[in-house]
Amino acid sequence: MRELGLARRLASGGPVVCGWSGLSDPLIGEAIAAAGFEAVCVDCQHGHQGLEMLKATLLGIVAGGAAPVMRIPLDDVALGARALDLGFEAVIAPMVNSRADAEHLVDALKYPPLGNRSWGPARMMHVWNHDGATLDANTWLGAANGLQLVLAMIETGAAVEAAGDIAAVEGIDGLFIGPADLSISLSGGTAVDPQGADVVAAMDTVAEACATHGKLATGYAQSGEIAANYRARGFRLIAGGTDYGYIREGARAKRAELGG
Ligand code: 3PY
Ligand code: MG
Repeated sequence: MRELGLARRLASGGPVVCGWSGLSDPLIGEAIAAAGFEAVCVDCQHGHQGLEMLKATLLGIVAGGAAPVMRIPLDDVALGARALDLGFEAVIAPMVNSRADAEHLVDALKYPPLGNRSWGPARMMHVWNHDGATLDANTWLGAANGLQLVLAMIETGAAVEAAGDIAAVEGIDGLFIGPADLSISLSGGTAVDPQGADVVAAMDTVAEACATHGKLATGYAQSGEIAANYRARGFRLIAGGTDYGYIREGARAKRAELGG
């Protein structure tokens, strides 16, 4: 039995550092968790996970001691709702560009009165604790909206302009910057520059929108420099890397160590 702890941990300060898994194997999620990441995001937008493997990877992440997070494919709120039913503690949604996009997410992923999420948490109620007690249906109904987070990705110029409107939507728990897509959007498709000055300026806009509306500022960091920029602005969840990259870099280091 486990507590759902991510929302509380983020509310009490953070930052939580989140690994990233797109390869389709539950032991990879477990290994990332065991390496010290406090959360692991299963990337169903650009990764190779289907529903069956998503289930297994959730178990691997939890076994490794981290909080399970999931990025949904573009416009796939149905998979997001199933991920929440399985026990993911947060869903990250790509390309949320307007208040209407944000309301669509909340409608599918939050129970009334915030949204119209459909009831089906059988697994959740049997394997998760809340305040030390096994969940019953009404406890879960009362707690779920606060314990399972919905994070809206800000990764276009339009989204930065609408950041205040998106953060204002009740049921959106936080904004999550995607610096690569954001740099592509801001440059009109001429550059991928996740460390660029205009992305850093967008961090200020997002931080301010989140502070105004009492939401979590969170984001993806392609580098330590980006992570430091988030930290300096009080971002609570910072994700980074990919499992493919972790393996490649580990393999590169090992190859060099062995010489020849
Ligand atoms: C981006 O930087 O665009 C992302 O989506 C990070 O995963
Ligand atoms: Mg992106």
